Amino acid sequence: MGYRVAVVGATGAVGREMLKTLAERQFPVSEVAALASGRSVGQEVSFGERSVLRVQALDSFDFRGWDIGLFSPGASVSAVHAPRAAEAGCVVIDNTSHFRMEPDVPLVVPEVNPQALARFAKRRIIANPNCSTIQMVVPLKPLHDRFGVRRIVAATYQSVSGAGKEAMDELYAHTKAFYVNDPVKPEQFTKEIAFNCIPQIDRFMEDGSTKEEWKMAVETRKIVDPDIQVFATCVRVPVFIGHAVAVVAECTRPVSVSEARSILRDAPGVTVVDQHEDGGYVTQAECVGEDTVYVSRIRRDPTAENSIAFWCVSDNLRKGAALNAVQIAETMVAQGLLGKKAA
Ligand code: 11C
Repeated sequence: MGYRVAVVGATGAVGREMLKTLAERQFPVSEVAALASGRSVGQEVSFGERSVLRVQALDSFDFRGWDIGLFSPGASVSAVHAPRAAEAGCVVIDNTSHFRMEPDVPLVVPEVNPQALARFAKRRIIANPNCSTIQMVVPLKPLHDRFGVRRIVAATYQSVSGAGKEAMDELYAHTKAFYVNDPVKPEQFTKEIAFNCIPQIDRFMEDGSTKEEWKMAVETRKIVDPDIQVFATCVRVPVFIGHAVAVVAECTRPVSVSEARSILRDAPGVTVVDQHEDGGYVTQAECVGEDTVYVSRIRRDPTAENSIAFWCVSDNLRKGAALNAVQIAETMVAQGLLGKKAA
């Protein structure tokens, strides 16, 4: 017994991680389909250590009889195929930005707002938040519950894998070109990415923010509390996998750093590594392949009343995408929202 799970965008960085995560966490599957469009059809992808799946065409795939669709293609592909899958009876967990802000689509981080899943039935689509939002709200929620967070100033340091496999290839190519003194031509990014930081992720909006910065604000409000103000600056850094976010949170109630540290130590999905000594914190290179959100550098901001600052890092392909999607499916199974098919 188990669920029939279709992974859409199966050849992409997140799609592959979804297949790996399903296998590693022994999600109860009876059958898994790997789907993609265009030239990926016919390719092989791994599911666990022993199985290989041949990629099938998304366009002609019949979702009737499939229980769960884990979607991570482009947003325009999800816009067409996620409703098609949902109408066929499949529950869609969509990693793209397309449905996130629709009022009747739950936007869920299981450690933070699992209760929102109860509202899935109308659309049968659940949205997975943006990776930098996910890793910020996991530690933020327990602090908000205790101290009442009202305003956040955040700066992100986001790896190139957030922009997909071609972007990872571009970091590699630009780095190689740097050493042999070849000219570089940015294609996936607006500027050279090797040995550089680019303060633009996604397109510019009218107010001078980028869409990634806007997402961090509106998604945090939808997931945690509609009254929290967020001001973010999102930066692409020459790191392959793993995002970091430096957060300053102003609260309505007095903050105790030792209490905050102890709250975070007990928080689900959080690992505190915070020694005030050389190297007593976690960096992106150390979080690759890990499921947790590491929190370090917890301290007061002496320039603002009732405020607390921290640094968090997480594997953006796992907790920021594939793992969060699989955890949503696991939570729905635990809440009895997907019927009883687990062994
Ligand atoms: C990045 N956070 O690092 C983006 C990727 O809304 O799901 C994820 C975009 C999204 O480029």
